Amino acid sequence: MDRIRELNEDLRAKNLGGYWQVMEEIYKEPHSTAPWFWSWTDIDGAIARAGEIVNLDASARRVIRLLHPGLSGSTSPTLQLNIQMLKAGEHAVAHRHTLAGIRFVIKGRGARCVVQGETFDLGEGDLLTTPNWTWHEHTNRGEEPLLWLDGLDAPLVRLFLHEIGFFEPFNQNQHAASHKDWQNSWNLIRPAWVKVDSVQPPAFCYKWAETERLLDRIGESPGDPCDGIILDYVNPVTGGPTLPTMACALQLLRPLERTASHRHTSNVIYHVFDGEGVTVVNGVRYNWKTGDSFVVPIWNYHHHENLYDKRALLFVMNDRPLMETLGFYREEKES
Ligand code: GTQ
Ligand code: FE2
Repeated sequence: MDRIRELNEDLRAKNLGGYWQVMEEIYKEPHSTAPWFWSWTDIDGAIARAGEIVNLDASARRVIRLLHPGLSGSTSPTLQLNIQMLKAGEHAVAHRHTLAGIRFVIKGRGARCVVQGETFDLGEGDLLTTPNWTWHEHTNRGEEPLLWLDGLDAPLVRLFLHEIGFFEPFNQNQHAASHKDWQNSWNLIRPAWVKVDSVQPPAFCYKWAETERLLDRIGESPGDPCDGIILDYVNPVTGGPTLPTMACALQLLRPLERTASHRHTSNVIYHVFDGEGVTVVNGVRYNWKTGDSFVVPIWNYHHHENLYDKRALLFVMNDRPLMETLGFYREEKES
């Protein structure tokens, strides 16, 4: 016994360790970060105050970050959720970085986002991707403040590339809109002599009108065994997840609907786009309503309940593409 202790101390002095020292710390299953919840009252209060106090010269983006108290500066171990406010007439200058992201407009209209030279006009419920290393800038051309969700793979990039990895500001206040619309990547009829820059996958915009149309037609279909009526935002190039590091979805809970409980090895961030309900995570009930956000980290049993007579909509972001790529994905229904 003493000889082992002596050896352990000797190893420690040399920044080494023996496997026998950690045997007891090895768990047979992931024991994950706690779930967490942010109320819209808090977020809305914070963003309103930032709107009064913080201008875009001080902070290239007016963003409130959702910070999990059990993690160092992020919402979940892999993905980050921020709320961004752009007041009427404001312009957020162009830059690019190795963070990939999505915007999902939760309030307002008249957002004009330029990504890699292509112009996208967004309103409530529209989703736009900004794949990694694409130039992007935002303008509010409307009369009211705009609020949108920024979903980013920041914690992941921080892990691999330290902080946000590579970052490049655009020259001064110049606009990055260099394309004519006849050059857009999504045009499938285009001038033969124009070369399409395809270094990065192009940004894509999913319009709310189309999402809504699909929701209206779903009717009584049973949907996914555990997630019920969930719509994937599919990457139009790959046919796979929205981005390589992040999948987005929209989940509908019909009046009084209750989903089956399951757990999986992907982290999920939820934002309540509309309605009211409850999510039960490992037996703990989280009551939510429009604007609230919460995170269900890996391997926590969870299900959702709509207790009311009105539909509820959750905007969902998860890191399943990453887990699947690495061969880590597992899923289990609660028996
Ligand atoms: O809008 O470009 O929430 O670069 C964090 C970093 C938003 C953005 C964020 C960003 C942006
Ligand atoms: Fe950015």
